[in-house]
Amino acid sequence: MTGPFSPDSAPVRLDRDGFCVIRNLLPANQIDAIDCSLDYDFAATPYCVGDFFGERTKRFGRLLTRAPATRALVMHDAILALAQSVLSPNCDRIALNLTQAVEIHPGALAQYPHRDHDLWPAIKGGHQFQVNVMWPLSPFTEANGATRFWPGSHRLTYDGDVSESAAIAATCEPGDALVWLGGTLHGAGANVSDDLRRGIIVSYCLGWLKPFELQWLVYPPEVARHFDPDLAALVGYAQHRPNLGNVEGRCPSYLLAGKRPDHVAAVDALRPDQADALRTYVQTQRGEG
Ligand SMILES: O=C(O)CCC(=O)C(=O)O
Ligand SMILES: [Fe+2]
Repeated sequence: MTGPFSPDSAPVRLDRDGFCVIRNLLPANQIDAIDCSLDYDFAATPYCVGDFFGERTKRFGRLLTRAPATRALVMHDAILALAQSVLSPNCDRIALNLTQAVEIHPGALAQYPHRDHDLWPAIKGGHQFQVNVMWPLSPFTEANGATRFWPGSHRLTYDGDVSESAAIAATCEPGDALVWLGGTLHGAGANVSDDLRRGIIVSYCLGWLKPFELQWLVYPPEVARHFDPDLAALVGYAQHRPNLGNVEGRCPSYLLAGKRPDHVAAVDALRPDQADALRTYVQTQRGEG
């Protein structure tokens, strides 16, 4: 990722370090409004269970329903373009992997340093699987548990320092976006302050992967039919050519139209290069070649 980008641009920093903070992508008051709209959900949600999520933290998903204004985060033009630039070379379309609100309470321990792409037990190294974005809802400081990163750890050949002292806390403010690759070693910091640290994670992945949060279950057709078509496609109401992610051999977007016929023809969804190759094969058999 060089060429058209300046050395301090987000794509260059993401490629070099495995993470970057992009400042002032949205007005702070827009983020504050989303933050306030989640107060009830944070209060009503019990603490997480388990050593990965962390016992002094709260998390919940399904944010596009709980706080529809999060659409502006999920569909942010610059973020989508960045995610696509990383992922599109290795998929037909990208997909929404999860939305998750995270609240780190005072006393929370540092999260286990991890690579998010280890969700998928595939051989890694050829390309990235995932691009994640943290939208801070409160200022992220070293004291309240700002996400920590090991710069360069997204590289296959990384054999650098993975000690605690090599981590960098990505301090940032509401309105900023903290972006990292699925291959980057990271984790929430310990919250040694008296304040809550709140944020929203929006994660994008290669469109052929099983998402962390099953998007088409959290946004069933009766919900997704109220989304714009591009958002509906991102949450799974679109096939990944060739023919992956269908319902009855059809693009699942037909479920959004309301009627659901019992019998429909299965229709190929092929990339143009695949359609051309198959047409040639069929025409040869018909003697049309
Ligand atoms: O809350 C954070 O700072 C990071 C959370 C995280 O990395 C995760 O849950 O996978
Ligand atoms: Fe993570």
